[in-house]
Amino acid sequence: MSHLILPKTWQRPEKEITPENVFNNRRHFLKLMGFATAGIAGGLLAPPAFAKGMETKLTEWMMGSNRVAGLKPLENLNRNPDFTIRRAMTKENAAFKYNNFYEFSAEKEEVWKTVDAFKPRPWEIEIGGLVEKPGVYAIDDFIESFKNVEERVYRHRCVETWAMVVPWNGFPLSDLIKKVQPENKAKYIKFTSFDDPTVAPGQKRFSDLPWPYTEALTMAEAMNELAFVATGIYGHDLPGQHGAPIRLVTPWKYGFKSIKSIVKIEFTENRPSTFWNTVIPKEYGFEANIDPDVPHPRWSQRREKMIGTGDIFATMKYNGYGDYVAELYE
Ligand SMILES: Nc1nc2c(c(=O)[nH]1)N[C@H]1C(S)=C(S)[C@@H](COP(=O)(O)O)O[C@H]1N2
Ligand SMILES: [Mo]
Repeated sequence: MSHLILPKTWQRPEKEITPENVFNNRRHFLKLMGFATAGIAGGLLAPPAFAKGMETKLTEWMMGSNRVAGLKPLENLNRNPDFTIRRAMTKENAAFKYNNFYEFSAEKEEVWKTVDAFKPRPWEIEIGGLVEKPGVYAIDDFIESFKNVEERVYRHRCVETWAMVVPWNGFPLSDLIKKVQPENKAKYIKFTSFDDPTVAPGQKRFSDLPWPYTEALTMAEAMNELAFVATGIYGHDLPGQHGAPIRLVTPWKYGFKSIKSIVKIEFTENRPSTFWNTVIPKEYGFEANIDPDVPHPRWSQRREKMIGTGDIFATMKYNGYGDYVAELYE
């Protein structure tokens, strides 16, 4: 069967690689827009409701946000200024329509069309294994217990070389871990996705794969500031194709570590087996840290292609997050 196929279209000559610094970061862009808008006094370039909540409106306008999902916007985005990117944000409808979610389809452009039967509510999440406070929670009670929901703009890099920059809403994984109190002998945290072939056509079609999808991190990785639990994207709840109602985001690792639609979190002493690492261990290692110098057995990892625009960038070690995570691997 086919899996994680590299799109042929990504092969482009070296000279088209765009240095990251030619892109404006959001703040710079907003400054420019403020200038432009003042200059034309509310002309065509001005987005609606410019004065009030200017930054939110402008950001939404730039992203083409809240147009595709029809999901309730979050009341308070609580943007974390430590996590912004000097690279153009991916438009919401590009991210919305290009997904890896094998439970539904192996075709990235098809996933969003196949999630209608999947219902992320009601939903329960189980905490278990080597932990002081095991339990089963209704998802909204669980999410509400993390008061400090924040927004972080992160890079995302799929092992297949496509990439995006998206705003996630959620909370640090370390908050969750502190709350449930793993035992000292816990060395790993394991995540399990839902398993229901009646709503997920890929689970029926690829019935030979080791469902449910699973992933895991070492406890040190899980406690790192970057490891994030996302319950929203682009300022609203996660739509099905992005892993509703709750998913992991580990931006220094290839995207397959960022497991979607989690039903169970366990703490273990031994390294758990994980989905792609079980299917093809030579191609999808457990650690899966982003590294341009380590090619995938079937393709180079030196470059990446942004979904939505097709811009090509040089891949960065740890996806540019070395300041946060390099010490974990020394
Ligand atoms: N349960 C589950 N989680 C998953 C996957 C999957 O197939 N099933 N694909 C992974 C891969 S390979 C990537 S690149 C990201 C894609 O996330 P996105 O579709 O929200 O961009 O989800 C990851 N999480
Ligand atoms: Mo991926």
